[in-house]
Amino acid sequence: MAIFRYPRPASSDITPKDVYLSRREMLGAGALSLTAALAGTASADALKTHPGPYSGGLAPTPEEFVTGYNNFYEFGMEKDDPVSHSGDFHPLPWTLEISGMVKKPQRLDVGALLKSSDIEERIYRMRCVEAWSMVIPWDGIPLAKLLQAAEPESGAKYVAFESVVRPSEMPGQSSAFSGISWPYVEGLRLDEAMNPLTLLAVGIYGESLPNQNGAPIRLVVPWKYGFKGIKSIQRIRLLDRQPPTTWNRLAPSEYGFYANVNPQVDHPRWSQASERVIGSKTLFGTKRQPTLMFNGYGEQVADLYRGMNLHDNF
Ligand SMILES: Nc1nc2c(c(=O)[nH]1)N[C@H]1C(S)=C(S)[C@@H](COP(=O)(O)O)O[C@H]1N2
Ligand SMILES: [Mo]
Repeated sequence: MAIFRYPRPASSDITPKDVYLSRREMLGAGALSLTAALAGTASADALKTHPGPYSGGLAPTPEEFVTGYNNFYEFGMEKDDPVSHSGDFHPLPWTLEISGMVKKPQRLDVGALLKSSDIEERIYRMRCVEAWSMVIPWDGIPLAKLLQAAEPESGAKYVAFESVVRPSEMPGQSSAFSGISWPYVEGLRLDEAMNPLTLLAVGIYGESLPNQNGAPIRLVVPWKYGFKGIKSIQRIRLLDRQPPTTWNRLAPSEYGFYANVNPQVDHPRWSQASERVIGSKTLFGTKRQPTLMFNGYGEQVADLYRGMNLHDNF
């Protein structure tokens, strides 16, 4: 299969695909099983993607970390569970429903969206609430475009998102271990959802999303902690009130609805002032760097929170 890529900001950190593939095969007996190594790329399709805004000079994390170190509890709780246990998940065909307080409810064929030439590349910082970070080259479409097509009613104030439930393909959903009640759900205020940074991603590195990264379509909100970026979305609903969210339901004192990246508001059990840079190496181990307010996107999003107490609304 031809792999077609538009140029990205030059970076010696990017792992070329062929090197990456052979390295993954060598890794087969170790960190990742061979079937797992194959599962991640078996169904990848090249996308017609073009550079979008806001990517500003960021060097992407090497692909093997982006696709091998994941949180996706539907496939298990360890970082290598999603790549190892998502091989039975078949994302296509897929319909994404946009409903609720809209004038024109939509049923989107995500397979067709994958072939569209509307797909942009956005290279974004990704900061997990667990105090680690990556830089990920996403391919996707601004959420605002799809919401505008659905024509939100004037009373709509929030957007609720729901992941897929398929216990037969998602081993983490048939185990009671995580304590999560499925589906995984997330939410945004409508103005956050309409912000030009907010993306529905269908790919990374110029190819369709691997299962472990949320195939076939997932949310990316780069100024918020990673758990807001709900994967494998089936339903989006516009509402007049704030929807429940998975991590807030599990531990309301630890995970808020807003979950804006904020180095000044610590998690009750750890500091959020700095982060481990996944995929970086120094003589002393993984590099740490200071965490930026709004993950570095303050210029684009600070206005959304003017006058709000960010300690209370964490
Ligand atoms: N459905 C679903 N979405 C999810 C999660 C999950 O467990 N289930 N984990 C979240 C968390 S905690 C993070 S940090 C990001 C990780 O995205 P990545 O694996 O593509 O880097 O996905 C988020 N989206
Ligand atoms: Mo996370």
